[in-house]
Amino acid sequence: MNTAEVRQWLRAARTIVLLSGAGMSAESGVPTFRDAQAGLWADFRPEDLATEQGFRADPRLVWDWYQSRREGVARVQPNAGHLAVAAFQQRHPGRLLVVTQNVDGLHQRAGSPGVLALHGNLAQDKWLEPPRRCCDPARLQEGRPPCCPACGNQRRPAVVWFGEMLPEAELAAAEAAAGACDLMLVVGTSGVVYPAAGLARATRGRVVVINPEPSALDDAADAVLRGTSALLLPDLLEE
Ligand code: BV8
Repeated sequence: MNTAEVRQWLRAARTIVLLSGAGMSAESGVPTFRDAQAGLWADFRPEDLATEQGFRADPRLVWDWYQSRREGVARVQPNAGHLAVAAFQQRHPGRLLVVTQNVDGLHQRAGSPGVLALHGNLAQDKWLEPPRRCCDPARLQEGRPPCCPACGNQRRPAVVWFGEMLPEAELAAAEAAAGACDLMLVVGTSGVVYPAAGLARATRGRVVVINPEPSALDDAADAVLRGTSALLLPDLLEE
């Protein structure tokens, strides 16, 4: 299967879902999730840091990990892949929906409308415990993490940790779109994290995987394009 045949499928597809993972942002300079724990956190697994119990066990370590990822994302720009997707959506309103596992906000910054962010948003925080009357995000006690000066409730990143439910509305919309689309592009994901990866197995449409390496979703694909998103997507989405 080559790009020309996949481009045919794209041209014929009335509704397209693009399911993206960390590889979509790799060419922007954002380390993929597997690499995100380089440096100080090298001896921790992301699955341990990105959990509530990991945070409760060492709030400062996990908070600092997210701060360093936020600083990294703030320094980068959407890449040619993000921009090609947003330009396609501009030319073909309502035809392509982005469902992302990424929390870096780069699809949104590239101009993609209506992005379904299944795993939340790295740039936002929320309360660790259900907020009490005293908990006011505008009145925080500085710290790593910040907290409520009255009751000590801590702030945490507004991302979905392992073991946490995905936002219901986004997941339901993603499942409905996957079930109805003619074509799903699965871009830059190892395909090991569920339920997001399950969307590629629950779609009505053809599945095209775009990844320089083998992934756990290759077996669900009608076509696998071995390449990077910033190189392949502009070519694929030019029509
Ligand atoms: C859930 C936000 C229901 C945080 C993320 C035991 C107990 C509880 C749950 C489970 C369990 N066992 C399994 C589960 C389910 C679990 C899961 O799937 N675990 C995995 C590890 C087996 N899922 C969950 O917990 C989910 N919730 O199930 O709730 C529930 C509740 C309670 C009890 C039971 C069930 C929540 C999952 C969400 C976790 N949060 N992110 C944060 O970012 O810190 S997931 C995080 O990891 C990312 O968001 C992303 O989704 C995932 C990493 O995956 P990828 O995006 O694929 O990135 P990765 O680095 O792996 O791969 C990059 C790919 O890009 C590679 O293939 C590479 O080749 C490619 N690439 C590289 N460069 C390029 C490229 N591709 C294209 N171009 C390039 N240039």
